[in-house]
Amino acid sequence: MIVALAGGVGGAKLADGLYRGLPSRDLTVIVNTADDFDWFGLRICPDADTVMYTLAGIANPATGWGIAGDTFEALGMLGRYGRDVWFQVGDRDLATHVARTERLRSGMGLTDVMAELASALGIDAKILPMCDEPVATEVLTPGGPLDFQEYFVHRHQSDTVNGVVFRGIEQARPTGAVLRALTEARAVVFCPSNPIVSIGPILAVPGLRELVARHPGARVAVSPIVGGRALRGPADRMLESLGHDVSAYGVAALYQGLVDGMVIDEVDAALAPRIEALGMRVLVAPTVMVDAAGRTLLASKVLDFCEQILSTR
Ligand code: FO1
Repeated sequence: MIVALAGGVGGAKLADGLYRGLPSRDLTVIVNTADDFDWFGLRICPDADTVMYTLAGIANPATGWGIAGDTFEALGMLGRYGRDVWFQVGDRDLATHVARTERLRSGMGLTDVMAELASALGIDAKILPMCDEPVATEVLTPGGPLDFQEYFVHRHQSDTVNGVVFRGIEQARPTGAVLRALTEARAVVFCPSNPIVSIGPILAVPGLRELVARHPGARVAVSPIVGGRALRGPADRMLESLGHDVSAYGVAALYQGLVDGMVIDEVDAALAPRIEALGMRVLVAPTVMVDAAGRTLLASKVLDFCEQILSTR
């Protein structure tokens, strides 16, 4: 079984390639839940839903999040009532949040709720929230702290990030399902998600960083930084303002001691010796997944890389 650690859109694409490429579909995706928030009383889990919709084959191809062909009638009506509608929830997407919130209110844990939703959408893989407790990323900016979606969606990631805080992380515990998945995993793949606010919270769940650090399987990360730029989102600006190298090397340095191998894009091939000096192997591959074939190609290269690492132990 393969475990993938993932945030939103970039992570979901590689998870999808792994899902389609693995003959037994023996995949568990551990997703960041520190982007989760309450919206008009409904619990929204953007990264878990992005992974779920992508694996179900119903994600909006234009945005990567939300559902293909969704309409926005309910949101339009909320706007007519004078409510703030900067967070674009489509009508079908809304049903996910209603169904999830109903189950959470009845006392079900998020892990079980996501399993129920994913199974209803016909997904064979496991999509596991990093924990069942609510955790919320707060972005520290010169103007003060911002809730993650306020920073990301409402203010278009325009603020300088001086730090991040994962509120509630001390109370979080790895779930039984996450512990079982990591115990059984032959390999752990860090998807090309933001290392600070997507993979960061997963590793910050008490105990998880240590479990990955001493994991006996192959541990491989795919850089979300290509040619010194994030493929999407604010990872490049965040790395810079937080004092990290804005490159695949900078990402590798953040994962030092946690991964055996780093997958970097062809345009970054020259960084390989510096990354190898961190004590990891490097695979140079086409990491920009422009279509379904690109996802499965990268996934197969990542899996081969994992096997190579395991075979030379
Ligand atoms: N991202 C946006 O940039 N704008 C939106 O209006 C937006 C709505 C949205 C609704 C549901 C959902 O599951 C995700 C949504 N996202 C939206 C994506 C999401 O908030 C971010 O991409 C992640 O939190 C970062 O991984």
